[in-house]
Amino acid sequence: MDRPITVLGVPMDLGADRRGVDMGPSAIRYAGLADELESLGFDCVDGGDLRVPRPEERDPDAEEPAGGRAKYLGETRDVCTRLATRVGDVLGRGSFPLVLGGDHSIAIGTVGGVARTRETGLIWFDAHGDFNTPETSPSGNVHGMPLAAILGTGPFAASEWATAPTVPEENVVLVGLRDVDPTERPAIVDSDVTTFTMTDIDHRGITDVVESAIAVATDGVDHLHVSLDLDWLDPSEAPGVGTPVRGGVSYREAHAAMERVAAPEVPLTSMELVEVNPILDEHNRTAELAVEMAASALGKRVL
Ligand code: HAR
Ligand code: MN
Ligand code: MN
Ligand code: MN
Repeated sequence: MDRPITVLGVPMDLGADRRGVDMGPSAIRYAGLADELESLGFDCVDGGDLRVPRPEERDPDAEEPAGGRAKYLGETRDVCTRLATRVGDVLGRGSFPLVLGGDHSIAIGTVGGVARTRETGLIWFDAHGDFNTPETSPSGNVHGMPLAAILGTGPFAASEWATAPTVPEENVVLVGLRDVDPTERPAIVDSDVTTFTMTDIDHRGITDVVESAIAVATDGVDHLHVSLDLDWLDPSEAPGVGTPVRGGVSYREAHAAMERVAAPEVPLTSMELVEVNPILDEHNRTAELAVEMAASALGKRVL
């Protein structure tokens, strides 16, 4: 890739129950992101952090959805609207947006920005389905809802967050699932998204699964967005995440997957790294891993 990269930080933790992911952008930068991208030959511009309110200054239920619960809904809408504009501007300048979270609710903004101008496939590397709605969510945490919001599932159909038709459900793939709420399960099963659980990775191997995921996500579209939730990896490798789930992909599997994404025929045009929680981390190793994931996805090779 010869495009310049623009880094956007989103110090957002309103979508999660545990504080700390708001420090993710700082931790990933501290782990050497810019130097790593420059060493790969990219011209890397840091677009700074978006302004995000602190949970202490707000009432989580100031705005209530029609049914159920979605905490900090108004604040999340505001941040995601501004993020979508920034991402759209970056793409409009011919640059590659690399968005640093923050909790996964920010994907509503990132993908919203990408979807403004182009049809895009989406690969969602995550332990979780992120397919809840305010009605099905067991927690009211919006970081468990972004994929449903992007796809306009259930009560999200009428919301401004629904990106259809520019992110066709048929071009959305979840990889690494192992923690799905019983309440969100029907929506995943009834949708046209493709899912690869950890069981699929056990049976088929990571390379085969990721090749299938890329084929589905890019079928008939010219662009691919990768949304990488660091809890996709096993907590033994990525302890610094808010909602760790045992049984995730290994360090080698994660690199192998990102290296497939970097293949020249894959039209990767945007990426985000989310859910890094430095408070829960061990010596910033999860943030360092996030940098490694970005480097592998952007073409880093041994030789
Ligand atoms: N499914 C649970 C909920 O809706 C937990 C969501 C999880 N956290 C994430 N998302 N990191 O991937 O509350
Ligand atoms: Mn997630
Ligand atoms: Mn997750
Ligand atoms: Mn459909």
